[in-house]
Amino acid sequence: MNTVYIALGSNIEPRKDYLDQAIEMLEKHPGFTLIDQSLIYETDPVGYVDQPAFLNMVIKGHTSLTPFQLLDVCQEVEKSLGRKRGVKWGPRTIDLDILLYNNENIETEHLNIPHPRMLERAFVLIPFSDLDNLTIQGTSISQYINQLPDQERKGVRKWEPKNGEEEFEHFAN
Ligand code: PH2
Ligand code: MG
Ligand code: MG
Repeated sequence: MNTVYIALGSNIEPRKDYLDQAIEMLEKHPGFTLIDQSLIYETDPVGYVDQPAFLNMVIKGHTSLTPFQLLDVCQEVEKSLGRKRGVKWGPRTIDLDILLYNNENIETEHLNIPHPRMLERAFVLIPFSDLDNLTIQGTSISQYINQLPDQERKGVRKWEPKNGEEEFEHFAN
C-alpha cells in the first residue's frame, strides 16, 4: 500500500461543494482509501492574483494505484467537476495536485513528485501541517512554514461555514 498526500483547491462557487465532491469521488475509487483530511483554509490567490480567494486543503490517502494511475484519476475528477483549462494558475472549480507519493521522486513532463512548488506555498504547507509534520529534504513542514514571509502566512485563514456565511480566522503561528 502506498501513502499519498493530495492538495485540493477551488475558487469558483460553490467552493466547499467542489472540495466535498472531489473527496467523495476519490473515496469511491476502489484503489484509494481516505486516511485523513486537513481543516479547510481560505487563501489569497498566489501567482495570478487577480482572481477570487481559494478554499484549500490537503488529504492523506492509501492507494494501490501507481502515481500515473492516480494522476489519471485526479484528472478525471477535475474533468467531471467541470474544470476548464484556461489561464495558467487561473480560476478553477477544482484542482487536485499530488504532493507526495511515498518517498518517491518522479520528474516527468506531466508529473513531478514531490510537487515542485509545495515547499514554498503557505496554502499547501499550513493545511499539510494539520496532518503530519513530515521532514522533506532535511527540513520539517513546520520549519518550512516558519521560513515563509509573515504576509504569506497571513494569506491563509481557517475557514468554517457558519449559518451559510463564511467565517474567517487568521492563522496564528
Ligand atoms: N493554485 C494555483 C495558483 N494559485 N493560490 C491559492 N491561494 N490557492 C491555490 O490552490 C492556487 C493558487 C495553481 O494551481
Ligand atoms: Mg495547483
Ligand atoms: Mg493542478
